[in-house]
Amino acid sequence: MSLSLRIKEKAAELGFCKTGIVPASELETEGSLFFRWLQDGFHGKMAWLQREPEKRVEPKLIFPDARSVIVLAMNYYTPHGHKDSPSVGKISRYSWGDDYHDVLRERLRELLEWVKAEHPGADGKLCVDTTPVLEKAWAVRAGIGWLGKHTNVITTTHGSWVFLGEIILNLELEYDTETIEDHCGSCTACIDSCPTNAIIEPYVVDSRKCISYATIELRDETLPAEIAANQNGWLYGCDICQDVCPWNRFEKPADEPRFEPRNNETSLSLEAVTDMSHNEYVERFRGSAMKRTKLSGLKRNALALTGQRKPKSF
Ligand code: B12
Repeated sequence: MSLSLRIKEKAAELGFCKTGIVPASELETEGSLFFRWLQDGFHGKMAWLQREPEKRVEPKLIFPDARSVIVLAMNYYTPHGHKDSPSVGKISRYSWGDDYHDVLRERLRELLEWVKAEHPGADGKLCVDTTPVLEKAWAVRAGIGWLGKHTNVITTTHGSWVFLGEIILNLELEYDTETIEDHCGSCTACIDSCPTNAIIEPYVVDSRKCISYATIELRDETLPAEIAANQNGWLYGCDICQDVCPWNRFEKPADEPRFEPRNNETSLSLEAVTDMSHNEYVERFRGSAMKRTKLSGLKRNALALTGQRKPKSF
């Protein structure tokens, strides 16, 4: 059996639901669309996306010996919902469990170690989210799924509830050549349901209008008025465009128990958040992706939901 096939088998054993392998060539077309997106200012205040943008397009700038990109997807769907009450704020599904960066990185490392043992001289670079890589573009190239109109990668088997990760490897492998055709068709459910009209045209999100961006990435003291007025109960992130997607009826419970909601919580009491001390925050969110917005950001989001848009103090 070829090394490519054995890598895929090992990846499945490690809990990845999809693996695709493609040459580590430059992402020319996707790159020009990415540069245009930046030029249009759709990244808002995520200045880190503008730092060395060419790295996101050329894998050899991240790992000079790059020959192949192994793209992996891991299902994170767990069969729970949100409490529907004005006294709580909803947490987006991706951050219910333990921090996916840790979970995926651990599994990617195991996979790379396995490849190194199988093929002495093999080496690679692990990427999950924070590495400057256009992960969705790689996933599309590798046949993991297609880019939905909401700009998340949708798989035919698990919908869009998958995290992405990559190993940039110094070995030539057998490559996947088949991509998955776009199955969005004439559906516009994600575009029509976004309360802040963040999907400004199919396949293009203006982050400045996105509830996820505002509640996770934006560091401003207050949320923009248009977001606060249409927050729809979201305390951290937002899943509306994915919740309404017909492809997410193919959701299946994740094998990874660490994606189950921590403390059985998919929402948090707004009062508990606004009253939270720094120590309690550190204790409660250790190992959670929700740390990204810091306590000040969580309090800001909770206050916006309670109607007090200007926090008294952080
Ligand atoms: C920055 C970022 C964000 C930003 C910007 C979102 C975005 N649309 O990219 C914000 C903060 C808003 C965000 C939110 C979310 N994110 Co985010 N995010 C990232 C990050 C770090 C970089 C993405 C990036 O480079 N964006 C830049 C733009 C240019 O990329 P793009 O939208 O894909 O642009 C392409 C299309 O516009 C396309 N295009 C343009 N015109 C046209 C026309 C046609 C016809 C076509 C087909 C394509 C096309 O070309 C562009 C370049 O390829 C990645 C991790 C990574 N390193 O890649 C995670 C990542 C994309 N995020 C992820 C997740 C889970 C989310 C949220 C669901 C979290 C949440 N629940 O709140 C939301 C989803 C919101 C949404 N609808 O996009 C996952 C997505 C997994 C998946 N199945 O796709 C990723 C891959 C992290 C991971 N490792 O798993 N995120």
